[in-house]
Amino acid sequence: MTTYKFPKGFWWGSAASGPQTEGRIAGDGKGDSIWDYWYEQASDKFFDQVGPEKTSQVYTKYKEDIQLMKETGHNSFRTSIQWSRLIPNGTGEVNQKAVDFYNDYIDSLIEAGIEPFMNLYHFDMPMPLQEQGGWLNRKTVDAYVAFAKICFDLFGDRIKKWFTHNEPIVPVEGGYLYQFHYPEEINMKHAVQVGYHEVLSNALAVKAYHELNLDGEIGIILNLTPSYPRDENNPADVKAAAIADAFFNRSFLDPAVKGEFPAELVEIVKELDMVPAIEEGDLALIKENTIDLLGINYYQPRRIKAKESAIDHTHGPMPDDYFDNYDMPGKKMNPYRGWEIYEKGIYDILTNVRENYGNIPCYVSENGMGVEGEERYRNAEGAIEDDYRIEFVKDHLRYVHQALEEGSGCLGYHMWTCMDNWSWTNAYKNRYGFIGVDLDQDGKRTIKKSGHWFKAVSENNGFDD
Ligand code: BGP
Repeated sequence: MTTYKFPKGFWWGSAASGPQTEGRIAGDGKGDSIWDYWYEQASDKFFDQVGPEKTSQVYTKYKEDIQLMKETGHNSFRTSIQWSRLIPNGTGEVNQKAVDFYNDYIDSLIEAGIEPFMNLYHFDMPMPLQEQGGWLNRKTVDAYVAFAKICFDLFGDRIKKWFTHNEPIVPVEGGYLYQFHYPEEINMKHAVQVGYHEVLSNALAVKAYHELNLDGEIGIILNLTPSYPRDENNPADVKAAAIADAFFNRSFLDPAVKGEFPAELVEIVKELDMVPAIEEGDLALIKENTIDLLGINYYQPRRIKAKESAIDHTHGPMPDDYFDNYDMPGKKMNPYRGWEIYEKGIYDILTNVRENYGNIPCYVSENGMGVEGEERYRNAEGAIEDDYRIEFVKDHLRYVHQALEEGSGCLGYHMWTCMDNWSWTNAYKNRYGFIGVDLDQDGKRTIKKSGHWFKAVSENNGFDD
């Protein structure tokens, strides 16, 4: 038997987001985000036609939920402030009901001994700003920074861990390359501009936060999907994997931590004549305002081979012109989400951060396994026996532990997610939580076996295996 002990004060908890959990009730003053609008326009794109309105009703059930967080061993928890709740038009008037809600949510967490970590943007552009181009429009950057400052002013006395964005590459991919977020464009030039504005908004929010001297930290949360070449001894595969890494990981990791864009990416964007609109002073600003803390979301690796298939020119240049995805035989899959499970990936990311990014303080901000039809594992007492989730978490924690032993600055492990929540267009298809949510019983919560197991891990600051 081996004992896996984690450093004193390790963060045990989970992550969620405002748009995936809060829901909306009449008179709450929330404005529309792109999700509310898109669902209204095209509800058939959402699994079982479940939209963002109900989600897990955290807006009304948060006090009960916080008790359940305690019962599942949370010492910390991350969610996000919905921009469209706090500032319903994206700019201008602040919704007092939202201020009251977030104040009480935050205070209740602190009272329960759970440190709240707060993120500012989780894919949820207010619709009035999207109508003016969303992240394509530089004015959105100004609006976002104003929103961030309002959040720091309102909640910065109690929130000591802030995050500017969750997975900023996802709105780029989903909205402007691969059509899984609104506005469903396929336009690489736009994708580059959107990504650039997100990077700039991160630096400006970091700057604004540091100027306030609020005695806390600010960072960004990135999904650092490692790129593995099909054959490490094949230079063409290795090159293709490096390009995919530059597009999807280093595009945000390098500017956020080092203040600079990767040279490979800059070269490609120049070659394609897709350099974004950059104003004087921007690059110095990005250089000077780097993050304090890095959140790492890890679900799956990216397997890459040199481009073999014909380039599809239908929509102009695409990142995929430079590589092919490699369907590796024998890989372990989560069949419900269609994602490969490769536990060592978390170790490789932490080692990369240690070796190449100054071992910046970091933590695993999301990791998890979405499973469809978990109802079939419900026992006589009504709890879901999700042994597969316990195995999944253990298998990843062993690698986190190994990285720590080798000197990683990893400070904690947050599961995606606390209680089953709304997975964007997948809605409630795949369940991720430590706590089950029964949609047929008004969102009734029941702790799963993994939730009880996690409490023991948190209390013992580790586990035996
Ligand atoms: C991450 C997001 C989360 C969450 C999770 C699970 O990328 O930060 O918002 O949804 O993935 O993925 P999905 O919900 O698509 O199954």
